[in-house]
Amino acid sequence: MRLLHLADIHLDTLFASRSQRLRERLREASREAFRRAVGLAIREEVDAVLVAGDLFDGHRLSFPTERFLLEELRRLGEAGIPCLYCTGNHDPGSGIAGDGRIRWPAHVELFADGEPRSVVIERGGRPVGTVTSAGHRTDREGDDLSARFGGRPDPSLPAVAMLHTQVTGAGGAEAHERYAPSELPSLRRAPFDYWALGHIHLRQTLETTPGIRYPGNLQGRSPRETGAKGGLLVELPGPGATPAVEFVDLAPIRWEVLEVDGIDAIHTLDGLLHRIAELWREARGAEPGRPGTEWIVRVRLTGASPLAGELALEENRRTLVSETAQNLDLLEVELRTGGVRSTVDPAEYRERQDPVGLALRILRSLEGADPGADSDLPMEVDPSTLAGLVDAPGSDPADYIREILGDEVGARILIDRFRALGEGR
Ligand SMILES: [Mn+2]
Repeated sequence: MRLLHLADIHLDTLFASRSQRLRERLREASREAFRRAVGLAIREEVDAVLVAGDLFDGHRLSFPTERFLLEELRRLGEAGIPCLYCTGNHDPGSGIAGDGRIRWPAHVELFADGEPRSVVIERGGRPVGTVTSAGHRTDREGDDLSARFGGRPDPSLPAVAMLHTQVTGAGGAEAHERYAPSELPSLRRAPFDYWALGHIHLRQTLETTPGIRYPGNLQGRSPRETGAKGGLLVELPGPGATPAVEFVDLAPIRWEVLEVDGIDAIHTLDGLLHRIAELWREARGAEPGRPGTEWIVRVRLTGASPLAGELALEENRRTLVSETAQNLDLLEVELRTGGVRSTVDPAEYRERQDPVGLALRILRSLEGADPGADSDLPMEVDPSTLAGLVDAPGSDPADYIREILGDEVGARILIDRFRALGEGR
């Protein structure tokens, strides 16, 4: 028996915290990944496609996505491939999957409640294996459904079990709720050759014989879900035999985190741009990913940097982000600089009897003043004059001054620039 094992497709996830452009692209990517999975199943002539829960993200299902899903299932049906789908906590039997809204075609076998059933899978009219499954009836299934699965339906055929479950102790389990919890030792002891699991989004092998595996989600959804995403092609040679499993990368968009440390010797933002590009190319040289992959990259800068002050300014950050995205042809770049600390201590410079010390003392005298109200300033400075430093249209001068003064950002920039001058850079 040959299967395609998928899970956690989460169609129509909102991606509410992303921009409109990215939101649409990510939703389309989830659909595209499923379309690719169907294409793979047809090309590989699998005997069934398994969807181990969380096909939908919740109670939302747009009409276009509904039609898309039925069209892809129709393609499977035309190829004579059944789709076995058990519900999870995001798409319980009491919701979209089982409430009658979708008219599931006859070749879709829906497991929408906690009572396990077994289905015989055929190839050319002859039985080649069995699949036993149960689904979540509600979005808070607290029982260990695996305990109800019973015996091997036919001793002469390979037996597969499918379940949306949190296996205790599995990798990445802490990121998921403990729904339909199960224990690895009892899955091992159960009379099945392969457990097709869903729920935890991190692809992993809990056991090879019997096979006990999570394929991970089909398309990553956040910076915590990095790496290639896709489905598992599973070949079951016979009852009691070790299943052969192959991962296939199917996700159009991939999330990655790029760690950029050791930046203490980089003194210009241009130098930093080059360093980011260099590290990205190294990472992709080692692991290029599927051709045509689009990337969303979180760039995380850490360590001491003479650019700490510059990096605190929004306009600099925006430029680093847009230049990196453009130069490296990335779909989206997020910059994280929380781990960057300054190489200078303003206190050391403040008492100096030179222009830098004087400038720092003036800055200090402005701290705590409300730059939005002229009268609160302890000296004759017009905030709009200070704000003339920035020419971002629509920026509020008071906000800019608060940004410069906050956390001694301005002081650090001043010292960093002074030092760069002194060292001839
Ligand atoms: Mn789930």
